[in-house]
Amino acid sequence: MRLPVIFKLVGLLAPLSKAAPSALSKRQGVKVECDGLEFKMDDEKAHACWKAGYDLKTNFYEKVPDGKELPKVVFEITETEAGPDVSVPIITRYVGSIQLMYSTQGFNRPVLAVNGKIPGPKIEANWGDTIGKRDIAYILVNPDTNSRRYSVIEVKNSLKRNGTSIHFHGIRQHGTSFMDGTSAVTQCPIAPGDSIIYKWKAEQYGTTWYHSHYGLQAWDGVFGPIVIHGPASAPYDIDLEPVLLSDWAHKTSDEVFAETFAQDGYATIDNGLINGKNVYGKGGEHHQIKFTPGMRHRLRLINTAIDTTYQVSLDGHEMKVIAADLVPINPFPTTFITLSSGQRYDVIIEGKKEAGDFWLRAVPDPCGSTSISKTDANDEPISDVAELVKAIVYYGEKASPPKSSPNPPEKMNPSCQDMPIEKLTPVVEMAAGKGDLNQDVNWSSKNYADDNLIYWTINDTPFFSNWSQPSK
Ligand SMILES: [Cu+2]
Repeated sequence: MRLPVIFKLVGLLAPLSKAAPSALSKRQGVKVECDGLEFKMDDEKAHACWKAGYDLKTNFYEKVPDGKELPKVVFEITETEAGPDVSVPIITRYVGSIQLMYSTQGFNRPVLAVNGKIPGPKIEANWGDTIGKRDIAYILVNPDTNSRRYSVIEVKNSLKRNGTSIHFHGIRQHGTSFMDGTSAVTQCPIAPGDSIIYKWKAEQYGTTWYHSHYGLQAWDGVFGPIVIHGPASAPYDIDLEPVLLSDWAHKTSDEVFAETFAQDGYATIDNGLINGKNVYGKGGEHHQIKFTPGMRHRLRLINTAIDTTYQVSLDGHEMKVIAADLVPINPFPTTFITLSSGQRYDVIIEGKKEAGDFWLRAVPDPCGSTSISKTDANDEPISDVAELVKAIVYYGEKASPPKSSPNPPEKMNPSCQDMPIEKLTPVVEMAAGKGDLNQDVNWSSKNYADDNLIYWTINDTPFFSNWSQPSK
């Protein structure tokens, strides 16, 4: 799907996203070119095309189309508060004027949000586009670029006490490594009250996410999806909104971190969320995803959790995996897919012929270090982990509580292994090449006696970040 609206920012630019017709989410009828031939997106071969000279077989490490320069957007990072579990998308931006849809049951907690939303606004572009729009702050970062046509995302830190930064997960940042958004590595944190301008070109395509790269802010709510449209390794009809999986504590991440120090072992995370929603006790609601009978749906799955590995499946449906992280792969079928923290998979799910309601399940790791607490709507224990973190996929006019059962358990992956490596074959195969330097390093962990912390070390040295002296 190519966007005629050059940049759609859900939420922040409400009039723009409202103006975008729903047909935008369908690939049919969109004309694409492949080596000078014109296809319609409903042609069976058209999914692999993009524009003359650029298609699924293009090695995007070597060449990238010239896309558009997208208008400037502002991400404002704010402190606010939200209750179970979590309904954050409806809270207003400022503490003191918070609207909560459900009874709070004592679980209101401080959260951090991008433009008042968790997950934050979607960054959406076409392959080759440049994200954002340049202004004076960018000139300070890169004085040798003097075209006025560059683009930016401006991140404004409206936190009272803490720095922040926004990292664009998995983006190559070819020639723009200082736009990576990693505090203490490529930049100093953005001080309270300050702003920074990020600008980069979408040289890859597919699904990824952005998040704060300062302390544990990402898991207090500073994260959101990135969708870069491009060719695909299998045809589909409907491009659904990204599905972000997270784990969610009823305390702040810093409180959970402090608890982890104080005890022997990891803290419990209270719940898991799908696009910022789940039920907890008698509060909350399930996220809903509308399917159309007989259509092929592209689902963009992103695991944004601090620690939880999720195994995702849709009751009664099979999926076809078409991309791993930002790499198109040769499609393979499966009934479940395992995502560890930070991983993304794009899958296509063929809709059934007739209407119905089905659970999309994100089964929290049976093998990870945190555990999601297990209670149902009556605060009774839930023994079946497949019932904990769910969303509703519905075909009709509106969703009803599904009565569907999980896919056969023998097809699940009890040990949280990654998807089988032999199935993850990229469409464009590349040899890694020979390195110039061979060196053995000793990678391990060390428990220093003075602070109860486990440090991960390389050659016995942990990494200590220095915020005021990022590496260059
Ligand atoms: Cu990341």
